Amino acid sequence: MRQSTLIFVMNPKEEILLAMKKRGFGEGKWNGAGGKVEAGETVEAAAVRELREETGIDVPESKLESVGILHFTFEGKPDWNQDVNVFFVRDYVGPDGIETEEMRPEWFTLDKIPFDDMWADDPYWLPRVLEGDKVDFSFTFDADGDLAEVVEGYVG
Ligand code: 6OG
Repeated sequence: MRQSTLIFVMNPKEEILLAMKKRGFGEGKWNGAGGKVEAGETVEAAAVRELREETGIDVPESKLESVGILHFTFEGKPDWNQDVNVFFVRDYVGPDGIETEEMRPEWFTLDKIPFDDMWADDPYWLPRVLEGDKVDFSFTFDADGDLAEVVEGYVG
């Protein structure tokens, strides 16, 4: 299964950095930064690289906190199937994200997370992670692109 990463940065004011995806997969949606793990790369190295490439924010791997795994099946687009390794970077202090070709980052307070303009799975797991849980979910999107099945896995 293809491995990818998804990184959410939080600042000491408890705001979360989301980025508007400007092109490609997930275009028009707010999401964390992230993308494919390349051959020969660790998941953590990929997370640091994607965050830097997409938002200009550079953090050391030691700042990454693994908060869960999401398994996605797209019945109409098997090429998109992926396991997404989710990380939080807490208490980030440093330059704000910059707009890149791929993403436009913006800070949101936790009561203003724009779930209506995010992936349909996000309301299932992101609030749980924000409460401090680790998550393991499997999501199936049907051929019309609608979220059809949600299965919560065990987190030890
Ligand atoms: P590229 O393949 O464009 O990276 N991703 C998802 N994120 C959320 N919140 N929900 C989903 O539900 C997602 N499916 C994929 C993983 C794709 C980026 O999008 C994330 C990567 O960060 C379907 O390089």
